[in-house]
Amino acid sequence: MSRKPLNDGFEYPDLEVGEHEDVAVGLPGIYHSMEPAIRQLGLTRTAKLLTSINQKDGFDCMSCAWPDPDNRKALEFCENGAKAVTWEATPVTVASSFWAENSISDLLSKSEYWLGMQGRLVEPVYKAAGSEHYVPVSWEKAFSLVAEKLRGLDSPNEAAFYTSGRTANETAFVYQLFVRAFGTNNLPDCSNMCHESTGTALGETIGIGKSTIAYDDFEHTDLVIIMGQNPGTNHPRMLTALEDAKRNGTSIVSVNPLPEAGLMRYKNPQTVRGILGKGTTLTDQFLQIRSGGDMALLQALSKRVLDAEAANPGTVLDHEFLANYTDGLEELKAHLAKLDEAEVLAATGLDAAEIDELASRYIAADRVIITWAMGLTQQKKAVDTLKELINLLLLRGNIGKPGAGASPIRGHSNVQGDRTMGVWEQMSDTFLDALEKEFGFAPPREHGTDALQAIEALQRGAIKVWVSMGGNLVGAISDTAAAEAAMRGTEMTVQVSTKLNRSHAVVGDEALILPTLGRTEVDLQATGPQFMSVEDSVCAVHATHGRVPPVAPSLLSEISIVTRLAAAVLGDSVPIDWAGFERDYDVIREHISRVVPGFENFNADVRRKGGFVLPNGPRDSRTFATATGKARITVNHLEPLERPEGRLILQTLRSHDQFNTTIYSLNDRYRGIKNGRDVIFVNPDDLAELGLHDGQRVDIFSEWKNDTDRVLRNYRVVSYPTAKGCAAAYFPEANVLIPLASAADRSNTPVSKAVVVRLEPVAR
Ligand SMILES: Nc1nc2c(c(=O)[nH]1)N[C@H]1C(S)=C(S)[C@@H](COP(=O)(O)OP(=O)(O)OC[C@H]3O[C@@H](n4cnc5c(=O)[nH]c(N)nc54)[C@H](O)[C@@H]3O)O[C@H]1N2
Ligand SMILES: Nc1nc2c(c(=O)[nH]1)N[C@H]1C(S)=C(S)[C@@H](COP(=O)(O)OP(=O)(O)OC[C@H]3O[C@@H](n4cnc5c(=O)[nH]c(N)nc54)[C@H](O)[C@@H]3O)O[C@H]1N2
Ligand SMILES: [Mo]
Repeated sequence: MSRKPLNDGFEYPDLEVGEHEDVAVGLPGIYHSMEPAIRQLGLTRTAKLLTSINQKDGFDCMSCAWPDPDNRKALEFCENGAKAVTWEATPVTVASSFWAENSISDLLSKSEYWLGMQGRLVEPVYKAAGSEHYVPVSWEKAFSLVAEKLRGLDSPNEAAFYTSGRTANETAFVYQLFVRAFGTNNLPDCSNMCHESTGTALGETIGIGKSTIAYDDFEHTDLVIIMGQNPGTNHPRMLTALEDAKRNGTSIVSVNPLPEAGLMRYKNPQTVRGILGKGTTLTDQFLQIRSGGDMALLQALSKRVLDAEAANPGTVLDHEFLANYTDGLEELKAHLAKLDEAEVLAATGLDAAEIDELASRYIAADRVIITWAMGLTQQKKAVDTLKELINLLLLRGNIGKPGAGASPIRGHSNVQGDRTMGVWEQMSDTFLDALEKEFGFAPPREHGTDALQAIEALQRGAIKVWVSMGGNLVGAISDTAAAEAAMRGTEMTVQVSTKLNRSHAVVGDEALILPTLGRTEVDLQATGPQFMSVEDSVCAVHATHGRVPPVAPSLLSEISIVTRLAAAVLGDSVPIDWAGFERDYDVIREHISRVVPGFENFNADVRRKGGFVLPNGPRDSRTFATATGKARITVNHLEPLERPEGRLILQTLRSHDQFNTTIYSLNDRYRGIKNGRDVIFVNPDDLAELGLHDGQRVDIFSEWKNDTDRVLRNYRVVSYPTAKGCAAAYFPEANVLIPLASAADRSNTPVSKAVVVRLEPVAR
């Protein structure tokens, strides 16, 4: 039997599984980051690109939303940033003949890896109803096809407009303006699958869904707790900040089911010591928590803090802060008094002594930062978990003082900025009022659909036209089979993209691909070269300038595409000068400065080297824009995740060589995997209990209520030191296992980190 999951005509070498590593970067990192670039791009283009990444006059790296230090190094990028940049800036392009040679079903049989390897998209293509092929068309034809379709809908709500988080602020603003002027709030985005739970929890408790720290706070903190995040792969430059903090005496605690490389030890490639030495041991305490156990852990920590205060009144809580800036303390005390320690230990899989140790570290530290990512947000109880995280910080006044705070680490490089600019299906009336005043039309007020609701609307036939500003929705969202069937039911799909992906093969009756400039490329308009801006994880906004010539002259910028589409669809129905936006992006920024708070002097501020930091009530002045005007300590009911007998809790995560649905290579160096992705990591004790062994091939069945089981076939078992009862496999492949209905309470984010699975050996 062939073990290859990839049926795309490439000859793949056999899967190899070796030892996992506990140390990140160092010399191999430097080598791995430079080699592909030089091979593909040649030395000159490589040098130009790599020395521009994250520099004040260069472009913002698109690989994550980690902030830039003020005193930047000559090379301010990581191995994975170099991969993202070279993936985009490749000179390889998709030839015109490709479309006749490859039908939609040919594309469907290819892997994401193969699709990405075909190179950059350079001309608009159109698939007519009933046809099996895309054909190249002119830009004019492409815009008129979309305009005709959108204008023919019975209601603007029959269209949805998705956004992936690479879109710059200026594009995001113009895009949502077009969508609202067209008449709908159907603006689902990748954030719905990512940090939505963060936005919901922080909005309710501290009045703003964003980080409360500044970059410098890492220099002044006593303790950083990293929960549900793998920075060695997904935010590698964070390791440099942690190493610096460590040298200043900061302790670091990691809470994770996996002992991730980099969190354990780190070799900084920017220093001689990092290249030659053994690296820095980063983590002082590692809590190997069970999937979904964080809410129980956070409650247990708060309870220990309250108990310590009761034992020594006046010495543990920050009474002045609690009295002046918060409400809800007494309710929390009453609630946690009843916390069942046995339930906590079962849910977390930790020893009481480990929780005691972390509680002591927390109480001993004057200034604490907690960072988190997908391990906390993509859980059924994600919102409540994050509200508990805020409770813990509030008890000792760890919000709104230097060196302390809540810090969600964002994914896509401008996902936070896109939200600030209005890409959200439920923007506030204040924002919509400002839009109405500035542009003289009445934006719709009824909330639109998020990503999961949009798939359900597609299933019902309520959404007929799907437009994507970047991304790969059917690859990224849960329940691949259901999502793909829903997307195929549309009348038209339109995707603005840089490279091919699965979503281009899963289309409606009619389909268009509109190729666009990437962030690395010079964006030349009538008034000269334009720049854009982005907002990072700590609310700093700065410019990003394309530095290399576009890979083809036929490409349009995202702004050109949106403005020309808007003009074609809306004509004179709204008093907006779309062409003026395209000519000069300063005009867009002028409008933003009158609509979005914090951007009042946008054009001037963004031209300052390094940009500017947005105002943030909790961080700047302990001002909380909540229902009561105070930070809210909340009571949340623990409902630990059930693991049925003989089943495992599967999390779906990223390998070291992928960016979301983009697969750079089939390796995952830190976890010891080479030439394959069809692996499931399982704890050796669980393997013994299940009667399975390392190297065995299994089918993975996911069980969901009364539904038919979903299955991922023929995966190789890898014996791996994950927490007991837990397993891990890579997304996007594992998305077939996650039911659409499995979503986080209130934030409606797919529960990508906790799928109940049963493993069945493949018969030989
Ligand atoms: N190179 C690279 N960089 C990226 C991306 C990429 O794909 N590649 N993606 C970008 C995007 S969009 C995002 S959102 C971020 C994602 O960044 P991460 O959130 O770091 O990404 P994941 O691979 O999903 O890793 C989740 C981590 O949470 C842990 N975890 C899982 N379940 C639990 C749990 O129940 N409790 C705890 N405490 N931990 C848990 C996992 O073991 C893993 O270490 O990275 C961004 N940066
Ligand atoms: N099971 C599981 N599913 C998950 C996750 C998980 O952890 N587990 N993570 C979720 C998360 S955190 C996220 S953020 C989503 C990601 O969901 P998406 O953002 O939709 O997916 P990406 O894979 O980042 O999108 C990649 C595509 O974007 C296009 N692209 C790249 N650069 C540009 C550009 O500059 N402009 C334009 N217009 N297009 C561009 C390319 O065509 C590329 O193929 O996936 C989610 N899905
Ligand atoms: Mo993300």
